[in-house]
Amino acid sequence: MTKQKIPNNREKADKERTLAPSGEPHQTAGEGHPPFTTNQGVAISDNQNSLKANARGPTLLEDFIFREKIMHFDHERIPERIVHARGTGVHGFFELTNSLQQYTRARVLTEVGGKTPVFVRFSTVAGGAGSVDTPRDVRGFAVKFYTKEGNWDLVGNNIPVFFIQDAIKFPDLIHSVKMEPDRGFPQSATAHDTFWDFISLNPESMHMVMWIMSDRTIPRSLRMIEGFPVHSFRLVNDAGQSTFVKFHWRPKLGLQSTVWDEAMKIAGADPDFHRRDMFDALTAGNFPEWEFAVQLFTEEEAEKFPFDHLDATKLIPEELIPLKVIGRLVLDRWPNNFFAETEQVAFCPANIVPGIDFSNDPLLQGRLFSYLDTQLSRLGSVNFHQIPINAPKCPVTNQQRDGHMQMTQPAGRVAYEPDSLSDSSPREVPGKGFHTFPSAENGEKIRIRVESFADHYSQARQFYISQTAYEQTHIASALVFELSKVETMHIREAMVGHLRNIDEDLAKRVAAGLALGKMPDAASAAAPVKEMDPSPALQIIGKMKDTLEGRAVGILVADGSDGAMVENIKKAAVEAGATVKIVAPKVGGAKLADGSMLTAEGQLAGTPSVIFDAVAVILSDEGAKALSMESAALDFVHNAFGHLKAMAVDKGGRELLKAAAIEGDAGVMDANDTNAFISAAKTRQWEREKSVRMLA
Ligand code: HDE
Repeated sequence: MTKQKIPNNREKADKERTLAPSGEPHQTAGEGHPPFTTNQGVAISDNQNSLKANARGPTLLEDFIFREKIMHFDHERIPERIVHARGTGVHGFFELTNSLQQYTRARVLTEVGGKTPVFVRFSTVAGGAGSVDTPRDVRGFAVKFYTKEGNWDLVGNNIPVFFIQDAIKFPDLIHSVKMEPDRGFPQSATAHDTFWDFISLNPESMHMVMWIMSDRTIPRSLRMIEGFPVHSFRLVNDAGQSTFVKFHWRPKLGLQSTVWDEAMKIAGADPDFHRRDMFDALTAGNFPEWEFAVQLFTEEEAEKFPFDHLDATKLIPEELIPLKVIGRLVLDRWPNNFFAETEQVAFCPANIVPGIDFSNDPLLQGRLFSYLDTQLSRLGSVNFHQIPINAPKCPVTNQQRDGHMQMTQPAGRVAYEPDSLSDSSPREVPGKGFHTFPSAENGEKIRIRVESFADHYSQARQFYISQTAYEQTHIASALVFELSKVETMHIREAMVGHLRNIDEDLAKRVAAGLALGKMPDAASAAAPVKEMDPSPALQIIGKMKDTLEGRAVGILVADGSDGAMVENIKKAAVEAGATVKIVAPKVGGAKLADGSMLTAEGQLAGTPSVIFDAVAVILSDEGAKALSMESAALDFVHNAFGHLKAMAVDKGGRELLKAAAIEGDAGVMDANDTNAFISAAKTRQWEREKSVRMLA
């Protein structure tokens, strides 16, 4: 802000410096307030005006206060992550409930009842740091355990398999999904030519394609996603025996997704939908929780699997190796500072502790290099492990020294090992220290894809046939949506050719949805497609919880609404665990039928129904009449109905529905019947879908 008055003497200038344009004094270092200082600790008398040659003259180079401030500001951004740039981080703890002592010496997995602090970062993959929260995309689920024996990172996704089998293909995969390099779009979307071109030329991606085209990639909330570190790891016990393990996170709130049209509209209504949802939940004390489970299997068992567990495009069906729950993860603290923690956190799958080891999965092996390497360009120093969010909570004692931004000041003359000059220098710990599992490796050095990785379609088919009919329809429709955005005909055809190896009916539905004149030939398969039993654990609808906990209900009111009815619905929804927001044309509230004011939490124009799981519309005759002219109100009910949500309406509410040409169905109930509304609100009205949308 510029000053209106020009000071013409010293006294006046001093006065001006401590007065804001409004005439109010700026905050000074009074009681409780520390002085405002430069980064050198020098107290600043004026943070509003740069130093000028005269009142209307040029700014002087000697203004070290201005230069320091602007220099720092100019460098505030660091390179964003190449993938997973958009993220939401939360602190919490992991509590072990069942010891894995028999399998591992890792204390974090053997000391029952112990609480290990964790930092978790959820993310999308394709978009930049400022992209929206709800694209169709994989969600990252990265957990840093600050264990007593060092940091252990489980850097997973919400999908248990991956696109590619070998890390050398990762840069190509990511280049194909990111913005096309000549045009700089689309941001954060798989629905474009280069992505599907790459995919159609990589049959190994087909299993992952089924997952990303399912509603797993359009979650309702980060609190309602599963997490999978994907690869097999090893657990190693005190006797040096190894057992393979796959880790799983299962949300206590169950799984829930949005519908695609809704996800797209949420992107407009609230680009920060998932971040805000997590923030709101944490600040309200609703701490999200996950079960931590393992699938344990021996090398001999693995040899009998009809797939290779080292292939990251395969999962181990729960029916084959059941999940054993061993602990829980609770997220209970929002970071103090987004940049310092969520942005600067540096995960690395190579961060393991004694008792845990890697498998030979070639994707994992490549990741072990990549993450450490990327942190150097992202955080700019080899000392990034000293940043508080990355620093282990156990002592770090070694002879590594110096480097950019060194924060420690090791004393003494010894900076090497072994040494005989110091009584207190760190020493190797042969017994307790990390030992690599001595797996026997032999054979020729070679670049080859092993035969046991050749089956690209059997598990893709298993995933598809395991879904409910609704979910199958969503997969087919998502494929039609995505491939319709692909301009190149041969890519569309090639994809349908792959689908024929997965399920003929799916291929037909997609071909019809694209209006392909002729059915393309099936892609040639490197290995015959095996018929596998359906695995219901792969569904989302089957894993939805019959609860309103973690969900949100919106009540649309206007002047003249029936307050008692609003209160009834609100009470029932809150008792069932939901959060409730009153939505009105004006945020100050609505004047109810009894003359009282009901404050709104959301203004209608900025609070569309897409951000709720169920809605109630309580309107007087006049209110209904007024809102029938308001497109935001018509959209409110139109979208709630179209997104398969339960709706409670009174007489006025029904009028608004009529104006929006909604006839209603079993999911639209009388506002007096709160029980029916609450029970319908716990799910989506799947049966309605065929009446509101043309699906593949
Ligand atoms: Fe990553 N991945 N990734 N990835 N990944 C990164 O590391 C990489 C893969 C995952 O919230 C990067 O710090 C390679 C699978 C998550 O900070 C980078 C390969 C899985 C996050 C990188 C993979 C993941 C990353 C970018 C193929 C699920 C975000 C910034 C071999 C199991 C972590 C960074 C966070 C981030 C490389 C494949 C999960 C470039 C080379 C499979 C959740 O190092």
